[in-house]
Amino acid sequence: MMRRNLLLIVSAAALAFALPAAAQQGHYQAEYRLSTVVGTAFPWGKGGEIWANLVRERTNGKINIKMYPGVSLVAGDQTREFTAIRQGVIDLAIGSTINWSPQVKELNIFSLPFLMPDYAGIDALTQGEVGKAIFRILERNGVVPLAWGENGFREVTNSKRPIRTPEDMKGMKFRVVGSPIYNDTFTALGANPTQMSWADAQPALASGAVDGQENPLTIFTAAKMHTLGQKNVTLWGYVADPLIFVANKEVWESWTPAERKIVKEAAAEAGRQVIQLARKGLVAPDLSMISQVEKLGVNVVTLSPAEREAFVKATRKVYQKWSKTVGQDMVSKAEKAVAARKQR
Ligand code: X2X
Repeated sequence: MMRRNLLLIVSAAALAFALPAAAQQGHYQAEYRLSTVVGTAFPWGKGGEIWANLVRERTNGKINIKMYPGVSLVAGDQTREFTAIRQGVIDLAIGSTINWSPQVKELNIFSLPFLMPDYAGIDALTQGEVGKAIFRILERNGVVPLAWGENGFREVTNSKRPIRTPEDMKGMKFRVVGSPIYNDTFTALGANPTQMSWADAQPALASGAVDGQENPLTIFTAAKMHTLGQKNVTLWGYVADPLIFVANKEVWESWTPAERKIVKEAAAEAGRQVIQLARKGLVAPDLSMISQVEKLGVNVVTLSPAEREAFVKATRKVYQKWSKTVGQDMVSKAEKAVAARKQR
Protein backbone atom coordinates (compact mmCIF):
# COMPACT_ATOMS: atom_id res chain seq x y z
CA MET A 1 0.00 0.00 0.00
CA MET A 2 2.78 2.41 0.98
CA ARG A 3 4.65 1.57 -2.16
CA ARG A 4 1.62 2.37 -4.25
CA ASN A 5 1.21 5.77 -2.60
CA LEU A 6 4.86 6.48 -3.15
CA LEU A 7 4.49 5.56 -6.81
CA LEU A 8 1.53 7.88 -7.13
CA ILE A 9 3.47 10.73 -5.58
CA VAL A 10 6.46 10.09 -7.82
CA SER A 11 4.35 9.94 -10.97
CA ALA A 12 2.45 13.11 -9.99
CA ALA A 13 5.77 14.90 -9.57
CA ALA A 14 6.98 13.60 -12.93
CA LEU A 15 3.78 14.83 -14.53
CA ALA A 16 4.21 18.29 -13.03
CA PHE A 17 7.69 18.48 -14.55
CA ALA A 18 6.45 17.25 -17.89
CA LEU A 19 3.88 20.02 -18.20
CA PRO A 20 5.02 23.14 -20.00
CA ALA A 21 5.23 26.29 -17.88
CA ALA A 22 2.12 27.66 -19.55
CA ALA A 23 -0.04 24.88 -18.20
CA GLN A 24 0.68 25.60 -14.54
CA GLN A 25 -1.65 27.96 -12.77
CA GLY A 26 0.09 30.94 -11.24
CA HIS A 27 2.85 30.92 -13.86
CA TYR A 28 2.61 33.74 -16.36
CA GLN A 29 4.29 34.15 -19.69
CA ALA A 30 6.09 37.46 -20.21
CA GLU A 31 3.65 37.99 -23.07
CA TYR A 32 0.70 36.22 -24.64
CA ARG A 33 0.92 36.28 -28.43
CA LEU A 34 -2.27 37.45 -30.12
CA SER A 35 -2.51 36.76 -33.85
CA THR A 36 -4.56 38.88 -36.28
CA VAL A 37 -4.38 39.34 -40.03
CA VAL A 38 -4.56 43.14 -40.07
CA GLY A 39 -3.44 45.87 -37.68
CA THR A 40 -5.05 48.73 -35.80
CA ALA A 41 -5.93 50.79 -38.91
CA PHE A 42 -8.70 48.21 -39.40
CA PRO A 43 -11.68 47.40 -37.10
CA TRP A 44 -10.27 43.85 -36.77
CA GLY A 45 -6.89 45.05 -35.44
CA LYS A 46 -8.60 47.68 -33.29
CA GLY A 47 -10.48 44.82 -31.68
CA GLY A 48 -7.18 43.18 -30.80
CA GLU A 49 -5.91 46.38 -29.23
CA ILE A 50 -9.10 46.86 -27.22
CA TRP A 51 -9.00 43.27 -25.99
CA ALA A 52 -5.32 43.48 -24.99
CA ASN A 53 -5.79 46.78 -23.15
CA LEU A 54 -8.86 45.63 -21.23
CA VAL A 55 -7.16 42.42 -20.12
CA ARG A 56 -3.94 44.19 -19.13
CA GLU A 57 -5.85 46.73 -17.02
CA ARG A 58 -8.14 44.22 -15.36
CA THR A 59 -5.38 41.75 -14.48
CA ASN A 60 -3.01 44.49 -13.29
CA GLY A 61 -0.59 43.62 -16.05
CA LYS A 62 -0.36 39.92 -15.16
CA ILE A 63 -1.84 38.90 -18.51
CA ASN A 64 0.14 40.92 -20.98
CA ILE A 65 -1.23 40.43 -24.48
CA LYS A 66 0.93 41.47 -27.41
CA MET A 67 -0.61 41.68 -30.84
CA TYR A 68 1.12 40.14 -33.88
CA PRO A 69 -0.69 41.50 -36.95
CA GLY A 70 0.07 40.26 -40.46
CA VAL A 71 -0.30 36.70 -39.08
CA SER A 72 3.45 37.08 -38.57
CA LEU A 73 3.59 34.11 -36.17
CA VAL A 74 2.84 31.87 -39.17
CA ALA A 75 4.89 33.89 -41.67
CA GLY A 76 1.81 35.53 -43.14
CA ASP A 77 0.04 32.30 -44.07
CA GLN A 78 -3.40 32.93 -42.62
CA THR A 79 -4.65 29.43 -43.49
CA ARG A 80 -2.11 27.97 -41.03
CA GLU A 81 -3.22 30.16 -38.12
CA PHE A 82 -5.72 27.71 -36.65
CA THR A 83 -3.22 24.85 -36.49
CA ALA A 84 -0.68 27.16 -34.85
CA ILE A 85 -3.18 28.10 -32.13
CA ARG A 86 -3.86 24.46 -31.45
CA GLN A 87 -0.13 23.74 -31.26
CA GLY A 88 0.61 26.68 -28.96
CA VAL A 89 2.71 28.66 -31.43
CA ILE A 90 -0.08 31.23 -31.04
CA ASP A 91 -1.62 31.86 -27.59
CA LEU A 92 -4.63 33.94 -28.61
CA ALA A 93 -6.19 34.90 -31.91
CA ILE A 94 -8.96 36.88 -33.50
CA GLY A 95 -9.46 34.95 -36.69
CA SER A 96 -11.67 35.11 -39.74
CA THR A 97 -13.96 32.12 -40.23
CA ILE A 98 -12.62 31.97 -43.79
CA ASN A 99 -9.01 31.51 -42.73
CA TRP A 100 -9.82 28.66 -40.33
CA SER A 101 -12.21 26.84 -42.65
CA PRO A 102 -9.49 24.63 -44.18
CA GLN A 103 -9.23 22.97 -40.72
CA VAL A 104 -12.84 23.40 -39.55
CA LYS A 105 -15.06 22.65 -42.54
CA GLU A 106 -18.26 23.84 -40.83
CA LEU A 107 -16.90 27.40 -40.86
CA ASN A 108 -17.54 27.40 -44.61
CA ILE A 109 -21.16 28.11 -43.70
CA PHE A 110 -20.39 31.83 -43.67
CA SER A 111 -18.95 31.53 -47.19
CA LEU A 112 -22.09 29.99 -48.73
CA PRO A 113 -22.95 32.57 -51.39
CA PHE A 114 -25.94 34.76 -50.51
CA LEU A 115 -26.95 32.85 -47.36
CA MET A 116 -26.94 36.03 -45.23
CA PRO A 117 -28.99 38.82 -46.86
CA ASP A 118 -28.17 41.59 -44.37
CA TYR A 119 -26.59 42.30 -40.98
CA ALA A 120 -29.57 40.82 -39.14
CA GLY A 121 -28.80 37.68 -41.13
CA ILE A 122 -25.24 37.53 -39.76
CA ASP A 123 -26.54 38.04 -36.21
CA ALA A 124 -29.18 35.36 -36.69
CA LEU A 125 -26.33 32.88 -37.20
CA THR A 126 -23.63 34.04 -34.80
CA GLN A 127 -25.98 34.94 -31.94
CA GLY A 128 -28.19 31.87 -32.30
CA GLU A 129 -28.07 28.08 -32.46
CA VAL A 130 -25.59 28.03 -35.34
CA GLY A 131 -23.14 30.19 -33.38
CA LYS A 132 -23.39 27.86 -30.40
CA ALA A 133 -22.89 24.80 -32.59
CA ILE A 134 -19.81 26.39 -34.19
CA PHE A 135 -18.33 27.10 -30.75
CA ARG A 136 -18.87 23.47 -29.72
CA ILE A 137 -17.09 22.35 -32.89
CA LEU A 138 -14.16 24.68 -32.19
CA GLU A 139 -13.92 23.23 -28.68
CA ARG A 140 -13.85 19.72 -30.12
CA ASN A 141 -11.03 20.94 -32.35
CA GLY A 142 -8.98 21.83 -29.27
CA VAL A 143 -9.27 25.61 -28.98
CA VAL A 144 -11.29 27.74 -26.56
CA PRO A 145 -13.82 30.01 -28.34
CA LEU A 146 -14.60 33.21 -26.43
CA ALA A 147 -16.55 35.74 -28.50
CA TRP A 148 -17.71 36.79 -31.96
CA GLY A 149 -16.48 39.80 -33.91
CA GLU A 150 -16.85 40.78 -37.54
CA ASN A 151 -14.79 41.50 -40.62
CA GLY A 152 -17.85 42.26 -42.74
CA PHE A 153 -19.71 41.81 -45.99
CA ARG A 154 -17.17 41.13 -48.70
CA GLU A 155 -17.74 43.29 -51.76
CA VAL A 156 -16.17 42.60 -55.13
CA THR A 157 -13.74 45.15 -56.58
CA ASN A 158 -11.67 45.34 -59.78
CA SER A 159 -9.54 47.53 -62.03
CA LYS A 160 -11.28 46.74 -65.34
CA ARG A 161 -14.96 47.66 -65.46
CA PRO A 162 -18.12 48.01 -63.37
CA ILE A 163 -19.67 44.64 -62.51
CA ARG A 164 -23.46 44.49 -62.83
CA THR A 165 -23.93 40.97 -64.16
CA PRO A 166 -21.98 37.71 -63.92
CA GLU A 167 -21.07 38.25 -67.60
CA ASP A 168 -19.11 41.34 -66.57
CA MET A 169 -16.78 39.06 -64.58
CA LYS A 170 -15.97 36.75 -67.51
CA GLY A 171 -12.26 36.13 -67.78
CA MET A 172 -11.35 38.58 -65.02
CA LYS A 173 -8.59 37.45 -62.66
CA PHE A 174 -9.48 37.62 -58.97
CA ARG A 175 -7.45 37.09 -55.86
CA VAL A 176 -9.47 34.86 -53.53
CA VAL A 177 -8.78 33.79 -50.00
CA GLY A 178 -8.56 30.78 -47.68
CA SER A 179 -11.10 28.22 -48.62
CA PRO A 180 -11.56 26.42 -51.97
CA ILE A 181 -15.25 27.42 -51.89
CA TYR A 182 -14.07 30.78 -53.25
CA ASN A 183 -12.45 29.12 -56.24
CA ASP A 184 -15.75 27.38 -56.93
CA THR A 185 -17.83 30.56 -56.54
CA PHE A 186 -15.67 32.69 -58.82
CA THR A 187 -15.36 29.89 -61.37
CA ALA A 188 -19.16 29.52 -61.40
CA LEU A 189 -19.35 33.24 -62.20
CA GLY A 190 -17.07 32.77 -65.20
CA ALA A 191 -14.09 34.49 -63.58
CA ASN A 192 -10.56 33.27 -63.08
CA PRO A 193 -9.77 32.94 -59.34
CA THR A 194 -6.33 32.53 -57.75
CA GLN A 195 -5.96 31.81 -54.07
CA MET A 196 -3.35 33.87 -52.25
CA SER A 197 -2.65 35.30 -48.81
CA TRP A 198 -3.45 38.85 -47.78
CA ALA A 199 0.28 39.63 -47.82
CA ASP A 200 0.56 38.52 -51.45
CA ALA A 201 -2.74 40.09 -52.53
CA GLN A 202 -1.64 43.69 -52.31
CA PRO A 203 1.46 43.44 -54.55
CA ALA A 204 -0.56 41.24 -56.97
CA LEU A 205 -3.18 43.99 -57.26
CA ALA A 206 -0.54 46.71 -57.56
CA SER A 207 1.28 44.95 -60.40
CA GLY A 208 -1.92 43.98 -62.18
CA ALA A 209 -1.13 40.26 -61.82
CA VAL A 210 -4.78 40.06 -60.74
CA ASP A 211 -7.60 42.40 -61.75
CA GLY A 212 -9.72 42.25 -58.65
CA GLN A 213 -10.45 40.94 -55.17
CA GLU A 214 -13.22 40.81 -52.58
CA ASN A 215 -13.08 42.27 -49.07
CA PRO A 216 -15.17 44.42 -46.73
CA LEU A 217 -15.11 48.18 -47.45
CA THR A 218 -13.30 48.83 -44.15
CA ILE A 219 -10.45 46.71 -45.51
CA PHE A 220 -10.69 48.47 -48.89
CA THR A 221 -10.30 51.95 -47.40
CA ALA A 222 -7.72 51.14 -44.71
CA ALA A 223 -5.55 49.29 -47.26
CA LYS A 224 -6.11 52.13 -49.76
CA MET A 225 -7.08 49.73 -52.50
CA HIS A 226 -8.01 52.58 -54.82
CA THR A 227 -4.25 53.14 -55.08
CA LEU A 228 -3.89 49.48 -56.13
CA GLY A 229 -5.94 50.03 -59.28
CA GLN A 230 -9.26 49.09 -57.70
CA LYS A 231 -11.58 51.66 -59.30
CA ASN A 232 -14.77 49.60 -59.36
CA VAL A 233 -16.71 48.28 -56.38
CA THR A 234 -19.93 46.29 -56.58
CA LEU A 235 -22.02 46.01 -53.43
CA TRP A 236 -23.28 42.47 -53.82
CA GLY A 237 -22.98 41.33 -50.18
CA TYR A 238 -22.48 37.72 -51.24
CA VAL A 239 -20.77 36.56 -48.02
CA ALA A 240 -19.67 38.04 -44.70
CA ASP A 241 -16.89 36.73 -42.50
CA PRO A 242 -17.41 36.89 -38.75
CA LEU A 243 -14.30 36.94 -36.57
CA ILE A 244 -13.84 34.61 -33.61
CA PHE A 245 -11.83 35.37 -30.47
CA VAL A 246 -10.11 32.21 -29.21
CA ALA A 247 -7.45 31.02 -26.78
CA ASN A 248 -5.05 28.09 -26.88
CA LYS A 249 -6.36 25.45 -24.48
CA GLU A 250 -3.27 25.07 -22.29
CA VAL A 251 -2.85 28.80 -21.94
CA TRP A 252 -6.52 29.09 -21.01
CA GLU A 253 -6.18 26.39 -18.37
CA SER A 254 -3.11 28.05 -16.90
CA TRP A 255 -5.27 31.01 -15.84
CA THR A 256 -7.40 31.11 -12.70
CA PRO A 257 -11.20 31.05 -13.08
CA ALA A 258 -11.28 34.78 -12.21
CA GLU A 259 -8.72 35.54 -14.91
CA ARG A 260 -10.61 33.45 -17.47
CA LYS A 261 -13.74 35.44 -16.68
CA ILE A 262 -11.86 38.69 -17.25
CA VAL A 263 -10.38 37.50 -20.55
CA LYS A 264 -13.74 36.20 -21.81
CA GLU A 265 -15.71 39.31 -20.82
CA ALA A 266 -13.07 41.54 -22.37
CA ALA A 267 -13.29 39.50 -25.59
CA ALA A 268 -17.07 39.95 -25.64
CA GLU A 269 -16.67 43.68 -25.11
CA ALA A 270 -13.98 44.01 -27.78
CA GLY A 271 -16.11 41.85 -30.09
CA ARG A 272 -19.10 44.17 -29.73
CA GLN A 273 -16.90 47.15 -30.52
CA VAL A 274 -15.39 45.45 -33.57
CA ILE A 275 -18.87 44.71 -34.91
CA GLN A 276 -19.86 48.35 -34.43
CA LEU A 277 -16.71 49.58 -36.16
CA ALA A 278 -17.12 47.07 -38.99
CA ARG A 279 -20.69 48.30 -39.67
CA LYS A 280 -20.04 52.00 -39.24
CA GLY A 281 -21.31 53.96 -42.21
CA LEU A 282 -22.73 50.82 -43.82
CA VAL A 283 -26.15 50.61 -42.17
CA ALA A 284 -28.98 52.89 -43.40
CA PRO A 285 -29.58 55.73 -42.80
CA ASP A 286 -25.82 56.26 -42.26
CA LEU A 287 -24.19 55.14 -45.50
CA SER A 288 -21.23 57.49 -45.15
CA MET A 289 -18.74 54.69 -45.75
CA ILE A 290 -20.06 54.28 -49.28
CA SER A 291 -19.78 57.99 -50.07
CA GLN A 292 -16.29 57.92 -48.55
CA VAL A 293 -15.31 55.24 -51.07
CA GLU A 294 -16.88 57.23 -53.93
CA LYS A 295 -14.88 60.28 -52.89
CA LEU A 296 -11.73 58.25 -53.53
CA GLY A 297 -12.67 58.30 -57.22
CA VAL A 298 -14.12 54.80 -57.10
CA ASN A 299 -17.24 53.81 -59.03
CA VAL A 300 -19.63 52.08 -56.61
CA VAL A 301 -22.33 49.87 -58.15
CA THR A 302 -25.42 49.03 -56.12
CA LEU A 303 -27.37 46.10 -57.55
CA SER A 304 -31.13 46.05 -57.97
CA PRO A 305 -32.82 42.98 -56.45
CA ALA A 306 -33.19 41.48 -59.95
CA GLU A 307 -29.51 42.08 -60.76
CA ARG A 308 -28.48 40.50 -57.47
CA GLU A 309 -30.68 37.49 -58.22
CA ALA A 310 -28.60 36.72 -61.32
CA PHE A 311 -25.54 36.25 -59.07
CA VAL A 312 -27.56 34.12 -56.65
CA LYS A 313 -28.66 31.87 -59.51
CA ALA A 314 -25.19 31.56 -61.00
CA THR A 315 -23.73 30.42 -57.65
CA ARG A 316 -26.57 28.14 -56.54
CA LYS A 317 -24.69 24.94 -57.47
CA VAL A 318 -21.75 26.03 -55.32
CA TYR A 319 -24.12 26.65 -52.41
CA GLN A 320 -25.57 23.17 -52.79
CA LYS A 321 -22.20 21.44 -53.16
CA TRP A 322 -20.72 23.17 -50.11
CA SER A 323 -23.85 22.66 -48.00
CA LYS A 324 -22.91 18.98 -48.04
CA THR A 325 -19.42 19.80 -46.82
CA VAL A 326 -20.74 22.01 -44.03
CA GLY A 327 -23.47 19.54 -43.11
CA GLN A 328 -27.05 19.79 -44.34
CA ASP A 329 -28.42 19.97 -40.77
CA MET A 330 -26.37 23.02 -39.91
CA VAL A 331 -27.30 24.70 -43.21
CA SER A 332 -31.01 24.05 -42.63
CA LYS A 333 -30.71 25.51 -39.13
CA ALA A 334 -28.99 28.57 -40.60
CA GLU A 335 -31.61 29.04 -43.32
CA LYS A 336 -34.40 28.86 -40.71
CA ALA A 337 -32.62 31.36 -38.46
CA VAL A 338 -32.15 33.77 -41.39
CA ALA A 339 -35.82 33.43 -42.40
CA ALA A 340 -36.94 34.14 -38.81
CA ARG A 341 -34.60 37.08 -38.27
CA LYS A 342 -35.94 40.40 -37.07
CA GLN A 343 -35.47 43.02 -39.75
CA ARG A 344 -34.44 46.47 -38.70
O1 X2X B 1 -7.20 38.09 -46.61
C1 X2X B 1 -8.27 38.71 -46.56
O2 X2X B 1 -8.92 39.00 -47.57
C2 X2X B 1 -8.82 39.11 -45.21
C3 X2X B 1 -7.90 40.14 -44.60
O3 X2X B 1 -10.08 39.66 -45.35
C4 X2X B 1 -8.89 37.86 -44.38
O4 X2X B 1 -8.02 37.56 -43.62
C5 X2X B 1 -10.06 36.98 -44.56
